[in-house]
Amino acid sequence: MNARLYVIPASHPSIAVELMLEHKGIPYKRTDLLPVISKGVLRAVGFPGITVPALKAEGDKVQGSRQIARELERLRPEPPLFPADPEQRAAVEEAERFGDEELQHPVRQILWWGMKRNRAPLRSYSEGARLGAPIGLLVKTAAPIVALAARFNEASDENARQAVAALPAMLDRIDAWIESGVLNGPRPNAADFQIAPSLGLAMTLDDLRPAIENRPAGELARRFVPAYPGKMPPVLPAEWLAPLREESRSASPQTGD
Ligand SMILES: N[C@@H](CCC(=O)N[C@@H](CS)C(=O)NCC(=O)O)C(=O)O
Repeated sequence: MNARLYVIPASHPSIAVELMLEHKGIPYKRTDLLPVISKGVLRAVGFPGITVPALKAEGDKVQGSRQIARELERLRPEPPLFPADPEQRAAVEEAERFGDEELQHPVRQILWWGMKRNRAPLRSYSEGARLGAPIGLLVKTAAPIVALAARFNEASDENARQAVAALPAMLDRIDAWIESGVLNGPRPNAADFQIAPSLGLAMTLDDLRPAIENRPAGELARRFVPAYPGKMPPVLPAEWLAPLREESRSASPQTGD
């Protein structure tokens, strides 16, 4: 099969699709794009939309991690990305939808908000990427890209604060899906591949990792993305993090009295 995947390095839905391609055993070539610049490149190579992941396979062009999951399932049904049992499939599809529509974007907004405050970590998120110029140079000249990406993703103070506040409930939901076997079961599914990279990206932020790593959601991320690229030192205001600190205390195993 002739497959090429267009990604932005460390983009969580892009990593979701890479995991799916690996699961299916489909060899592929990867084109790494810079955020913002990616939009023009995708249009130039014939995609109708402006977001990664974008896949060209067997002459078809598909964008969107959930749409790509279905295209991969059509092109190579085995091993499947969805359970055969209709009820189980509906549960996996709901978790996958949540991952795409509810979890992905807040994590993206928090990251770009942090990047506006401190661009230095950008380099760690681009480690190993082939972007057509030395990473150091790209990072030095990235201020306009970061500003535009933050604006495009509406990473305002208010939205980023709300995104952090929304995390505890989302983590509880993910843990419940793990508990009921919808996620992190013996057979990886499309929802595992969708959700684990968002958790992995969130865990690259020193501010967020403690609230995730010791709970089932953290285990899910470690299983599927043990070495997520990137590391952002503490950057979020302490008052935004208070609800998450509560969460990490209740999720951690109790020690002492
Ligand atoms: N929900 C979509 C989201 C796609 C999306 O927004 N991708 C981001 C990267 S994570 C993008 O292409 N942003 C354009 C940019 O940063 O310039 C999916 O799962 O495919």
